[in-house]
Amino acid sequence: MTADDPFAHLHDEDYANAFSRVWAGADTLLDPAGRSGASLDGLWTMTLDPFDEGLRQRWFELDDAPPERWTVPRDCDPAGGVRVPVPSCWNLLTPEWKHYEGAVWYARDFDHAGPRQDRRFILHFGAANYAARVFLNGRFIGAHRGGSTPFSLDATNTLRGGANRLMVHVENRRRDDRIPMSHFDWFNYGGLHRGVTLFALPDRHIRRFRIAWRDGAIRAAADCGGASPRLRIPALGIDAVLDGGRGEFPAAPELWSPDRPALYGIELSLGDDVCRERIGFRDIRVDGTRILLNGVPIRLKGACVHEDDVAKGRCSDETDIARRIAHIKELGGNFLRLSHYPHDPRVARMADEAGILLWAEIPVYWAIDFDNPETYADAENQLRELIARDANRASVVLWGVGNENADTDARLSFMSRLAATAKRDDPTRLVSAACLVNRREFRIEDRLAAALDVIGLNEYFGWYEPDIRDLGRLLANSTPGKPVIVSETGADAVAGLRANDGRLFSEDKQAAFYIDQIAALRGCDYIQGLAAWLLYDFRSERRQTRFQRGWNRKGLIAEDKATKKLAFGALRDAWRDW
Ligand code: GCB
Repeated sequence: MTADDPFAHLHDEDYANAFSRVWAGADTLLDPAGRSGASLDGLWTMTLDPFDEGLRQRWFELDDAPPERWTVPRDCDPAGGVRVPVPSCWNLLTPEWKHYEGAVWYARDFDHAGPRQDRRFILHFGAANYAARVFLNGRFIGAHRGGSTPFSLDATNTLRGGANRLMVHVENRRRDDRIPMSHFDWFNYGGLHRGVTLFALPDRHIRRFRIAWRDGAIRAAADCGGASPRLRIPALGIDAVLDGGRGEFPAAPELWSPDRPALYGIELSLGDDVCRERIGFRDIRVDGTRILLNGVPIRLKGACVHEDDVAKGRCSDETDIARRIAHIKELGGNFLRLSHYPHDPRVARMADEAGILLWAEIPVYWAIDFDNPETYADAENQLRELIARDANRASVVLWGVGNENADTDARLSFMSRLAATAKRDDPTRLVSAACLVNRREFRIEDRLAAALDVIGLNEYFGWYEPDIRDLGRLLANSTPGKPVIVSETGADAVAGLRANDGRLFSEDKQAAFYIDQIAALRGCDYIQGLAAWLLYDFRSERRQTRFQRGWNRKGLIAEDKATKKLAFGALRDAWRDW
């Protein structure tokens, strides 16, 4: 609103431009790396804003004056919203918000000792779905897009001594130019669904670093503005200064593997900025149609999983993550595909400890706007943020750059560039995607395969494509020349629905499906893994039959995460010796 025309905002359709700059991204991301900050989690207030009034009318500039002191009417009490916990997904906080897709304002006040000459204050957001615009003490400090990756903003010049007000405009509209686009098979939870932290770091600090083992040497690279931090890995006798942030040290660590997930304590310090991590060292590569972990062929057996919870939606906690890992182990598996977006960062940390291999991916899912350069920039940034976040996690062995996208030149170029980016940013992992199949000739056939290390194959023979014999035909007709992982296969079953007549949606049908699948895949020498679709039932509003009612029922376990369906035991037994 301007003083000369208090109604100008009613006609301003460019209102978002001013807040569509200062994009936080992979290059500005701070890796907390064991440093503690001041948590801003807890109770915030939330105000729904379906029309983006708050950006138009600049709600973030309003003060807290009580109504009796207002001189003009207002449409918002900045701190007067409904009290909600952060992290959370708004959809499950009240029944009215369940299907809300739009903007909300989060606000939270906090006290602070104030800026200090030699300190930088970095606000770190675990994730906000989908776009976030951040305002501190009435000033816009930056924006982020991408609903599952972390971002950091420098708050040094905006932070005050005493009371501070942080406001975040979070918006989860489904749009065709986003990653994912408007159509996908999971629930569109909105909100600040991971934690918010304020870090106080020395002016010269470590933004991020990577420590990996390759070809007989520990290689370290730190992003700290050209400074030379000190690296200590006591168990390997390494104590050295990384000249200009880089160093290489011949070493023979015990290598990390699912059987023996060895982790080393490391410390990287620059002045009084100290990062502490536990890192595993391992080598993953492809040799012909085999995948070698530390030089030994390995088969990846496990399941896909969505971040979804009956009560908490996309929010995970350590109990939940530990349960996923325990269920994979009980299934006789060693592998989780984190579908279809970056999961909570604690998943990879806990998988490091437990010896679980991970496929981590970005939501380049179905009909992405592959011709749109802005959409590409968003996808590439999400990929680079994910890589930056999890680069030190031994458990993460595969980056997924897409899932079931239709074959066009634009898609090929978009996804090949993503694959090249993953390889350039991170030569210590394999790149994959759920690829295409030639359904006329029953052959794995995808031009994108040339850009990948491992071909992901989502196949539902015996379910969507009812004849399981077609899987045998497809496998026999294909000569992929690379390892193939069945990145999805599954069938729906309603927990408790039993029928011995092959009826769809029965537990018996789902169990038989997995027995047939393993029998068909067993003899194929290039299939190096299988991720069952999937561990738990999850919300998906696309699914509305009497059996589904808003849920995808392909879980081996029901949505309570306790009730195992028959297929759980059937799969465990069928692939025991595979
Ligand atoms: C797929 C998709 C996955 C769906 C699944 C299904 O191929 O990749 O996201 O949820 O099928 O259940 O149909």
